[in-house]
Amino acid sequence: MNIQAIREQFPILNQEINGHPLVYLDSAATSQKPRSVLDAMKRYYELDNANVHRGVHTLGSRATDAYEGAREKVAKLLNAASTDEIIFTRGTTTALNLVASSYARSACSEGDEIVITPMEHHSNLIPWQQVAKATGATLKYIPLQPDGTISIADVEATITPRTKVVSVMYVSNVLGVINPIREITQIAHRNGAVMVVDGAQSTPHMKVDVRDLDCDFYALSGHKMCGPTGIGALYGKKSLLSKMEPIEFGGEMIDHVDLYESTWKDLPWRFEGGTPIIAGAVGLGAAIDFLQEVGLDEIDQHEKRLAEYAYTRLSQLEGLTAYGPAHNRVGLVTFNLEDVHPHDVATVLDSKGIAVRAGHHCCQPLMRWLNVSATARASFYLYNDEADVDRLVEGLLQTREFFGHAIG
Ligand code: 7TS
Repeated sequence: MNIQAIREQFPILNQEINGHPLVYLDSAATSQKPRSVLDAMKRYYELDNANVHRGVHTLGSRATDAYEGAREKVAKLLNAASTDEIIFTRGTTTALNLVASSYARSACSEGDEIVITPMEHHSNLIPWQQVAKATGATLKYIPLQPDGTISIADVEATITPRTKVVSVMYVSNVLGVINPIREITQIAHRNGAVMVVDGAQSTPHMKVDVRDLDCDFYALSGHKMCGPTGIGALYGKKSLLSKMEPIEFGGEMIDHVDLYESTWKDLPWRFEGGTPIIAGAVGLGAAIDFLQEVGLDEIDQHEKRLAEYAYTRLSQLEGLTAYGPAHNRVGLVTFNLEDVHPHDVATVLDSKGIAVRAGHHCCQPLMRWLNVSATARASFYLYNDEADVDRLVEGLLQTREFFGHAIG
């Protein structure tokens, strides 16, 4: 991978922040967008814009082709069996809420179990809390190992024949761990439960094959994978989606409407009430083309190397604690500097042009498990390289010095 050539395709990276060349290390929050994505959206609005699935006119059919073409790209990216299995949503949060509200609320009742983990992002935790409250089901957690990984023995011990839904993140946005989704899915299925995967942090960084994983639902966000904000997708097995009720009603999703009764369109449109996020889907389609041109296996390998380098260099810093396992991690490192609040770390780094995130990363239960209130996080993508990690290390040394002097 030629990182310099890739970087040049991201106009935003070519600027100075606070007098320093920007080092963007916050891609787990949202990735930057290449010129091809920006151009595709601009071209769509300049040449093809119309509403979809209704116009007899030429622009209407161009817009429909662009929107449905993007669905095909998502289906191919995930190796879904059909475009009927891809529902466009606003992002991962909306996709997971759709499964919780439409599937789980009717599948669960008193005495049933929903199984998740303490490392989940709030958007894969609160929807299940709400389902448990509404149905009387019990929310259960697969415990974590001391390094933040999940053991299969614990999965076996937590999932039971009463479990109706298991929902786990593929990749943690805090610990960087890659969870054994295929094995967890097998255990869920053996017990008659459906398997939901939060793919917000996996889809941007590695090849995903939903049929190989055999999961029942898979959620993703476009904005974390070089696409625009406001678009994401839910993959669901057709056998399940076809039995689910829509949760949003109105235009676009209906077949026949009478004064007192209505019927729904076929899959996937019955879950897409209202004018859809057309330009967003076009942007996501362009992002998928971009990622596949670079190569998802290449991106995966590049980031794993970078993560290993970053984890090793950061761990060597005196007074720095890095969280999560040392190996088999994706391109992010979450850490704390002794005696310096992570918000202060992020502020000093920003003054050097380095963007990292500080806070609880929408994972408050995981913060409690780590016994911290917040952390700093540097997250990498295909446009980062070792020099960015070196700038981060240099920035952290300056942070320590600054606060050492300030305190001392
Ligand atoms: N699941 C995971 C694992 C995530 O990392 C995020 C966002 C979401 C779900 C929610 O995605 P959304 O697109 O619907 O908002 N994670 C982060 C983060 O780590 N920092 O900012 C957002």
